[in-house]
Amino acid sequence: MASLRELSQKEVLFTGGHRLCAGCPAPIVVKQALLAAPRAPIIVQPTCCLEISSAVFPYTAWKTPYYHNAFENAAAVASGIEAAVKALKKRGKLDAGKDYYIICIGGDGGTYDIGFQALSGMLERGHRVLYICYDNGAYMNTGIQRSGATPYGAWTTTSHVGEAQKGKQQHRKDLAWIAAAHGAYVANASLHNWRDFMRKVEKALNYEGSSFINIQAPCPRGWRFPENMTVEIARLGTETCFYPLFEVEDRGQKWVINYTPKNKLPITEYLKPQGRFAHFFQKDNEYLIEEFQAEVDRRWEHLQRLAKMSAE
Ligand SMILES: Cc1ncc(C[n+]2csc(CCOP(=O)(O)OP(=O)(O)O)c2C)c(N)n1
Repeated sequence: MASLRELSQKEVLFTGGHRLCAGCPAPIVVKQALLAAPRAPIIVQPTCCLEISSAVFPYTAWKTPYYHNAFENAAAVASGIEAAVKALKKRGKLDAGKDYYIICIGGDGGTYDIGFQALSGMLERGHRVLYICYDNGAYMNTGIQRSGATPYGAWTTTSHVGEAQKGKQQHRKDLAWIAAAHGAYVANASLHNWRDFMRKVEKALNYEGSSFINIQAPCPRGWRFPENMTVEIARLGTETCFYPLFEVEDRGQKWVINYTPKNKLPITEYLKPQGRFAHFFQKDNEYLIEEFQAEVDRRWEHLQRLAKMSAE
């Protein structure tokens, strides 16, 4: 991977002047991904905060080819672009020796739920596309509705906290696991560890097939924390093993943990600074913390077992 000095001299293909919120994780993710790309990739986007705030006609923050499409079909459109590049190369209309990189980037609503069918098709057919989900754990752009990625117990505007229920009643969908079952190159990343994420992007772009990277993207508005804590919350997500860093290769057979905390922090360290979990710390609600911690431990132990088995 390029050194920090080399990276600092590279042009960032995502400009300032976009309309994303202060402290928003999306431009951090985008800048890291674009800096890791060997040259300007073709960007494909479903509707999401990032799209709505960076590509408001007639303005754009993208200095790359850019394609906005419907919520449901980003991965299908990206698949079509990849097939078109292949066909044009075959007919001599594009340089056959040149690599064209395609990155599809969407929020968790457009990835875990609404665009899931298109994503599954893309991964199954093995199109050479990198799909990045910036995982802010809810439909933020339309006002913080729960998604398949929203964690257990979290408050959103459609998982209320009151007498009848205490936030979201289900645990989050394990999408990395599902993507890995398709045989794609899969990685979990977090924006506080830019080097790990950029290495994964570079690897994915050079992978002969589909890849999927899920990146933890804490949202100050939706998660209810001050704007200057975005990176710190991401770090806590990884230090508590709620959002571990790992990658899956060899058609789902090889699981590698990229970072193991020296002292795995209790989940309360991650929950406490976030207003969406404020009710966890109220009287008689300790069971929410216990249930959350038990699920984090279960998934982390499962991941460790998979990594151990792969290494044997
Ligand atoms: C089929 C369809 N349903 C709903 C919408 C309205 N909509 C636009 S963006 C959005 C939320 C996107 O959420 P997510 O994908 O998680 O990205 P985020 O906004 O959180 O970055 C919704 C519901 C739409 N554009 N199309």
